[in-house]
Amino acid sequence: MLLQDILSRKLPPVLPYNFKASDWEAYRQDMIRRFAKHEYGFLPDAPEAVRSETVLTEEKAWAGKAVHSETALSFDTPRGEFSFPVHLVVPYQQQPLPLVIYLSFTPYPAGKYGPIEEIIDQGYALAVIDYQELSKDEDDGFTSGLAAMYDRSQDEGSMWGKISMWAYGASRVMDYVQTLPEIDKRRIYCVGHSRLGKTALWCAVQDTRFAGAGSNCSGCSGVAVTRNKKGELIEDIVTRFPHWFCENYRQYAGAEDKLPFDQHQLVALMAPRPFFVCEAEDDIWCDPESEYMSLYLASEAYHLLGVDGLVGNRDYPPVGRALTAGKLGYRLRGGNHFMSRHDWLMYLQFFNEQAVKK
Ligand code: GTR
Repeated sequence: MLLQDILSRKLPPVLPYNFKASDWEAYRQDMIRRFAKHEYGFLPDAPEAVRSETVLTEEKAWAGKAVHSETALSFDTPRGEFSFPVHLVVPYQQQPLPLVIYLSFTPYPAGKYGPIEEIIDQGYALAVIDYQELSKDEDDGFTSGLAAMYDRSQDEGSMWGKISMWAYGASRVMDYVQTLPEIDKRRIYCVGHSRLGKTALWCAVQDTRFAGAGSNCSGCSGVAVTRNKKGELIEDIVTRFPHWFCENYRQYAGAEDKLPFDQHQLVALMAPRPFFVCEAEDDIWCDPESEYMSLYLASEAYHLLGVDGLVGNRDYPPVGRALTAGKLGYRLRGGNHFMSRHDWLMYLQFFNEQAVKK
């Protein structure tokens, strides 16, 4: 069933013909530049240093189970210092602890998508970034937050859009947590939902300090294969959210076939690291089948590197069956576009299993 669907979409291959594993990293960097140029826009280099100032510490938070702190992170940009807050919740458990850097729609601790207590109960520390502290989620001519700190007057269509800015922020949190002894540096993951699921993937692809990532209901311009997908298409997304992308991406509205890649090739760039996708049955706008196809095809890169990608067959998996045996995992649940507690537990369980297998 899947095979016919794949063939009818005329997708670009994950790997060039006769490709050797020894060329993987060079190819990966090349592909990252291609995705930056045509879709998300190029990120600036990492700053020389990220400074931190803890402005609040709450001992015995979450029923006494964790320390919560708020820290202002700052770094230099072409237009002076930029600063944004990050909230860290570290459970009183044996350290160092694995950490999820969570791109959040809301400030800590509000928000229906972030079940903080369940997360720390699983033995994870959590870093929460309120994404709009990095730059507003608006088509504001790139005048807010981080966007305003860089000159765009020379933009020829490939300067960073907001997804790249949010990804850049998550990497700055990654810089900061490298200094914390309570965190296990080999087990830091990035997770986000929807537009922030797109961001989590793009961030972790570029920043290999992330041991893995989870992308929840990311759909169009996220995990889902773009060519012939159902629901949201490039035209829809660049009309409603032009600011998420670089300007070049707009030329592919209604012209998906001209894209010099497809999203399964982005997922492949995670190889050989673990990557998990949760989707929802009613999330037609995202198109769960096109996400499954993406993982299925991206597995070729994992095989090249000697590990299993998605361990599943050519039929789309039914609701509730979690495919977790390989480094690419997928689970479709009932319900709609949402990041549920159950989704969170799936991500954490998958990351645990993958860490044991290492
Ligand atoms: C939808 C959008 C999707 C998805 C989602 C979100 O309206 O079309 O691409 O990212 O929003 O971020 O909430």
